[in-house]
Amino acid sequence: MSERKRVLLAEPRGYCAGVDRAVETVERALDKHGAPVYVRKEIVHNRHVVETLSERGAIFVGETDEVPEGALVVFSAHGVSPEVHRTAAERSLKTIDATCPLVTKVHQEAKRFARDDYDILLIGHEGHEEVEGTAGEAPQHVQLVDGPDSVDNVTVRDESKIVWLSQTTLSVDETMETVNRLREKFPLLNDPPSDDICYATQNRQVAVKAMAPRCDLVIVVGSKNSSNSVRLVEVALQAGASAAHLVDYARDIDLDWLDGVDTVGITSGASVPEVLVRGVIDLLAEHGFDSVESVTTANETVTFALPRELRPARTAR
Ligand code: 0K2
Ligand code: SF4
Repeated sequence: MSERKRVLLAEPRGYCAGVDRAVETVERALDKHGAPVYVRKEIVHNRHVVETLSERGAIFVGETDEVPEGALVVFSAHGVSPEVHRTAAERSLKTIDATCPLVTKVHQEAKRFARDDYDILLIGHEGHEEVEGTAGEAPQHVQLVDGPDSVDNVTVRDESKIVWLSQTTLSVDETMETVNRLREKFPLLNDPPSDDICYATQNRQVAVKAMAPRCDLVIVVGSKNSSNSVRLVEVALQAGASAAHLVDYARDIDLDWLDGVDTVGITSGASVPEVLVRGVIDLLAEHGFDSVESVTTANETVTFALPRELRPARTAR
């Protein structure tokens, strides 16, 4: 066994406060109401989480029209547009909203700027659920800007009354590139009142950036439809990792990736349970990577209360 083979483990990684809350929301709803509990879209973008909750009796649907009249449906962490709330009410569905409070904050910003008649340039990925939900708050005012190259196509009504907002799970560096391009075109562009890219997305990118230059290979645990996980692969490569791959499970690791590799970095997206990272660490240990060192860049303490419907009733005093 080589003395040099080692694993670096990025910290923070894995579950953020919004994901923890959303997954627990479905678990508690199952405990309280029994199966089935319907969930609109994947509660978070992780295959293992969705499969595990399905086994417990959650039924994942694409739209609320697939939920039987009057049944209980949970809205995912990524948020929904007012239109989704309306259609659910029309079908008399009981709803629990697991939208992350930090996504709700961006919805509030969109509503406020739309009320003040701004043009809102929403930086995000076309077709992503979060962007659909945020844009749905003010469809007449929101224009999607999907990366720096789409800036050329942006036109606005009044160059002195525009603001940019963003999806919460983007690459910080790429978003700044998009904003710089927008500002070159529209010098009076306003910034959001606070960071839209959330603390968890930022912290995971900072940690992988610190780790990547020392790595021959970075393994990011996460699902392919998880925006923040995919961004970690890109950030690792940009920060100097020789190679970086996204895997759902340890079994997805191609052992050829380990050829000639001394240092493997591991991180995971905000929707990834730690048990999956453990699986990767164990597999690497079987192949001689049995020394593990953490690379810590922040200590997270954020937590969010469960949705109102699932909080314990207050006892009268
Ligand atoms: O990174 P994504 O927005 O695709 O979503 P997940 O992988 O589910 O991560 C949790 C973030 C949810 C909302 O911000
Ligand atoms: Fe909330 Fe950020 Fe987690 Fe998304 S990634 S659920 S915005 S804390």
